Amino acid sequence: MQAVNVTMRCRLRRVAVLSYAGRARGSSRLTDETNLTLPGEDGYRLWLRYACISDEMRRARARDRVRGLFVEGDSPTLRAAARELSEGLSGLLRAVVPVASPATGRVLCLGTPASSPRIAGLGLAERLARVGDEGFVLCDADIEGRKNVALAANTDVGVLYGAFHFLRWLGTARELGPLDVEDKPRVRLRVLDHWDNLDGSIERGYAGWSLWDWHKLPDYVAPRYRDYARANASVGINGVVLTNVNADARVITERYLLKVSALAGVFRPFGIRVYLTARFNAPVELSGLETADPLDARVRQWWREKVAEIYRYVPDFGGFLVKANSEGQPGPQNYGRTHADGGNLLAEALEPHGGVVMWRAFVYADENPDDRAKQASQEFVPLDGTFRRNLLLQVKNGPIDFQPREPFHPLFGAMPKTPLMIEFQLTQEYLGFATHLAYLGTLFEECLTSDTYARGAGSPVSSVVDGTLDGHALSGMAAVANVGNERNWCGHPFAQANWYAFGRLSWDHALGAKRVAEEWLALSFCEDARFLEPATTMMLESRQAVVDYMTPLGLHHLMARHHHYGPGPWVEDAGRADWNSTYYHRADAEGLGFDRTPRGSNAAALYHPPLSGQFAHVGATPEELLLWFHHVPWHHVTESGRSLWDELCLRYQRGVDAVRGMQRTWASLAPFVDAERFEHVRALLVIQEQEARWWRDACVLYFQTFSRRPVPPGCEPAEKALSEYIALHHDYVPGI
Ligand code: BDP
Repeated sequence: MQAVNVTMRCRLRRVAVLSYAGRARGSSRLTDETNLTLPGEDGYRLWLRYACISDEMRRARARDRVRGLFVEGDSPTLRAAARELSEGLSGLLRAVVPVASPATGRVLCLGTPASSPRIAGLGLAERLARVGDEGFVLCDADIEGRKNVALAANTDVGVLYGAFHFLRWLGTARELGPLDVEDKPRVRLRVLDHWDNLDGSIERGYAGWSLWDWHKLPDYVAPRYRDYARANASVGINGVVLTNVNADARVITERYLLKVSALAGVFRPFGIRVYLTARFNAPVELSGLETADPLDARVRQWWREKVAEIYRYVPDFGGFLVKANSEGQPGPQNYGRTHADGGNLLAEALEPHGGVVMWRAFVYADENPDDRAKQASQEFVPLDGTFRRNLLLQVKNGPIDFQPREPFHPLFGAMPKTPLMIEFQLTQEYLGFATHLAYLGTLFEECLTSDTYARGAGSPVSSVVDGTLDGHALSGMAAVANVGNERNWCGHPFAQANWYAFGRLSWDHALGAKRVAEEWLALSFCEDARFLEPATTMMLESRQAVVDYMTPLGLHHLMARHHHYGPGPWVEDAGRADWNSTYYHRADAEGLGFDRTPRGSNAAALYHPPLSGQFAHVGATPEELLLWFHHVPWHHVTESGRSLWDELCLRYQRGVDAVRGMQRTWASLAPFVDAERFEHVRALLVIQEQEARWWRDACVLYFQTFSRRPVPPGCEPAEKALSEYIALHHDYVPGI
């Protein structure tokens, strides 16, 4: 971090104006707007910076709200809550907030009815009954005859969540009016899935190596684990899958369980349970059994014993996440059994201990000639009602694979007897890695608010996921983590927003992407409205920009092969049909797009009416999904009145222009951002603009070989020939 005294900073600022302004685009530069009076930040502290409230009036009012802290009860979780409050308040208020008696007034009193006679005496029983195990009540209260603030919960972790809520409120609320909050999560399991390998690499990780230092664990427990847990708890995440879905059986051996146990010990006070990925044929790989057949008595016994062993190391172990019979992973079908047989085997072993199975629905096979978008539905819908009660089916948000835009997965609303857990991807495998600014809150919101029509209008994906549509008590949201050991955790300073947004929306999907973006910006940068408004707009528009310059109008899976870095619409030799871009875009002399109507694969029929009918008709399909559902002639007239070809080219251009707009917005925000993070984001936006042009040029030139039409005015000409784009090869791309 930078540390310069004030005089020095002022001098530096002038020097910056004189000598750095106007350097060539792309080089490191400071402009006359660069703010060198703010101390540089490296992003380590995420949204938990607790920077001093800059508006003095607001700070004075905040100080007046809380002059002391009073904690009744003692547990690691309550201690964590008290420590967070004390650190947070001293930062936000720039004042030490001491332990004080409620008799002095304006004291934040925290505890549970069990730990605190004062909380118990507040008559909050009815309200507490409503907030359940993890919720809290935060309100102004008369305690010992004085005006104080009560933070009450049924459990210590509820108190911790309330503490984070209080700090967020102080840090972001424009008005610090009366406090009267009852809050609880809408979803039970709020889980980050790490795709981390035991060798320290991360599948599709773009922010360094794994946080888990398996080599030094359990003897060396890095302090960073605690900060990771704080960050998760601050947004309500209560589960962490430590290992890659492409699983290594060794993680459930004694050697690793000791290490897992050490991590679980750090996470426990923060309400976080640890989960592991189970390799389905572990009985064969680890113990030499002849089979991993889920119906074999020896196999069932093996898993019962293994699970009991895991619980000896981790008494609050959450359970298993399983990828089976998918992309080469072993599974029950290797033994002629179904996914239900496989999932139930593990669920049965976990049930006595209170653990769950998260069984992934991400299955497809290129031996199956049918549309990949249909295969999970074909596989799982017939199994509805046959899974054990402690199993959730984990379903990706869309039917293909974490693309910049997909329709919601048709399994949502199609399996009423099974709890469906949604899975998003925070790591930007298909959205520009950690170099592109793409706020995914809007993607989550778009999917969660989509109406499935499963029980008629008003059956959004969120109601399937939170269990309210079909009355499931077990519910969950998961996201593939974007965290690595880079100093700022996520690589791109703005990628932290996706971790934040996932947590907040898994706690309460009704919060909406905009509010969450504003919160994150205020906590991570500054609360000044002159910063917040343009920066929020930039974030809210950023994901559409990626859609436009990568896969507009419903195109999908055009990324380069294997590493998925950059465009590869020409990929057609991937070994498996369904790993080829040509499989998805189906460009020909007539037009472009995958026909999923009854004339084609009829994937549209997997949706409930009226969606099935809408998706089957070009005119009724939202234009954003046009080429997902239809093979459309090049001359087709789109909503703008332009032909499909012209519209396609101009969407690519629009994406590039949007990134340039982001560059301008960011440049205008320099006075509000410390120079270190300002420069980091600025430089990444330069890369993003270059890569957006790369995408536009490569795709427009490639599709032009089919359309044979001129590029319309308004779309900039390509910089290179198509053959040059095709010839580009990248070795050492991160994430593989
Ligand atoms: C794909 C990734 C692959 C993952 C797979 C999955 O490319 O690395 O293993 O998803 O979700 O998108 O299992």
